[in-house]
Amino acid sequence: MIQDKKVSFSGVQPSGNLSIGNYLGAIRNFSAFSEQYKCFYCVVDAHAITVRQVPADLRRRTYETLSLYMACGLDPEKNTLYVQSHVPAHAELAWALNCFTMFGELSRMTQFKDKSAKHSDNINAGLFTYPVLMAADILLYQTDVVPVGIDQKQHVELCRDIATRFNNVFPDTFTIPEPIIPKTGMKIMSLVEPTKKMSKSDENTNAVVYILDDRDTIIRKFKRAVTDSDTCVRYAEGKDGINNLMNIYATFTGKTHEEIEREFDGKGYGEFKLAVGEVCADAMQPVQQKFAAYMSDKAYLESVMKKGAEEASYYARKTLSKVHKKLGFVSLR
Ligand code: ATP
Ligand code: LTN
Repeated sequence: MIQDKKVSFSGVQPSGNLSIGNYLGAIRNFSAFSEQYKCFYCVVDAHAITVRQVPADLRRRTYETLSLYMACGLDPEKNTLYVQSHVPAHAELAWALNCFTMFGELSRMTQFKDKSAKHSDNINAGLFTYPVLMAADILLYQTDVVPVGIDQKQHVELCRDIATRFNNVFPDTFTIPEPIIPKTGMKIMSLVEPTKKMSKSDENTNAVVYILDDRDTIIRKFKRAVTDSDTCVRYAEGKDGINNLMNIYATFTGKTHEEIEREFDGKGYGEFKLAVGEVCADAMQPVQQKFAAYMSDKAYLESVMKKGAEEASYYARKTLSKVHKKLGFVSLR
């Protein structure tokens, strides 16, 4: 609790151009918490360096991710928006939590297995301990809820296990957080390989619809999306491509699968794909306009970062001092 409010925390890596998966699975849902919760939304640049980044790109994407938070409706007056590396307490708490996390637990993380297979030339210790830094992000703010896509559920569960283990040794240190996973949009799949998650760092740009893609590109990508040889729009096992497009359409429009099946009864895949492209492009247009306005004012973005880092540091320091004291570190005052 902070100021009698429950706390919401989430983060997005500035590791690529943000996709509609990031939007539908995470960012779009963040603003729902703004009134009732004390919200911290972080651009997790320290997480992004677990895979190699071009420094200039990482810097630009950090500004872009913050702009997108605001373009998606997060008001910096109502939410603490900040950059992870500006609050060193994240790295400091991560060290302490590393000493409460087991090698076996980290070895079971599916994101680690996927990313180490993908970057087999750079299986670094940071990639392995990535979930511990994520646990530190969450626990520093005594977080109650963590809105994320379903791929992050395992990491939030590990965070709960780490916090519980710490609390068993040192009672009443951390709040145990709950993941909040949206009913629709929890896992948007690749348009080229619909059994794989749509990932902003996918090398095949046709597999991913970016929030900033222009209207024609969005419609073209949906038109080319991999489907099957059936012709009628229905949700069924084995129809991964169509199921994914139906989920995307459902998440943008709020319609159920049955309503979508009725809407496209007797119509072919071509017409359906065009409709999905159009609702997506319509939804992205206002976000893109606001994004462009924020990106043109770097001084404003930096003022938001600075204010966010100051606010976040205040709460983060409180938890970190409590942890250091409990662990037996000498404090100098
Ligand atoms: P990367 O490709 O660099 O691993 P990513 O696209 O998986 O990145 P993250 O920055 O790791 O994105 O995720 C930010 C948020 O977006 C998380 O809450 C994550 O669960 C959510 N998310 C990412 N991809 C999807 C997706 N395809 N569907 C739904 N939610 C998603
Ligand atoms: N691990 C997440 C990004 C992330 C995060 C967090 C999400 C880092 N710290 C804290 C929620 C809470 C990812 O890869 N999508």
